Amino acid sequence: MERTFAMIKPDAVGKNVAGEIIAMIQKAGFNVLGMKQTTMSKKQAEAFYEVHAERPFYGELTEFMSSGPVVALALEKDNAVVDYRKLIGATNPAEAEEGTVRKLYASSIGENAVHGSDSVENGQIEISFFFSRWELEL
Ligand code: DAT
Ligand code: MG
Repeated sequence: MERTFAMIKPDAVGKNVAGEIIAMIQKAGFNVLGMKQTTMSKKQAEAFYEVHAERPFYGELTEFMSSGPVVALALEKDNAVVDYRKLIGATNPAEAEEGTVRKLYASSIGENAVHGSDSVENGQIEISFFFSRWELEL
């Protein structure tokens, strides 16, 4: 079994569709190992997205990600990283396939409803950003 990290972003939590998105994740066969709603500080959002620090949208991104509650999820499934990226669709909802989470719930490339890890290694780093070993019963 492989793990990945998912997050429901402030736009989707604010629209009260977190439950619908979690249902899509579970129906797609992911096991929820850990789940928590929390609000990131600007500093926490900056640390989480540190790889994007040099990108022009870093300020906007970290402002948005700290603007309200998020739901963080540690997920497990065979091929979890790739399968979750397929489920959420392209970063830009205008390019996301029909039936994907971002096609259904994202409003723009910046406010795009969900986060997903891009590799197994980053998934582990991101899970440990939000969840302790204790919480995940390791
Ligand atoms: P993804 O979230 O699909 O992995 P990414 O890692 O390239 O996409 O970017 C991280 C987040 O940054 C993305 O979910 C939304 C924001 N973002 C990316 N490109 C952007 C852009 N051109 N303008 C504004 N925000 C952007
Ligand atoms: Mg990414």
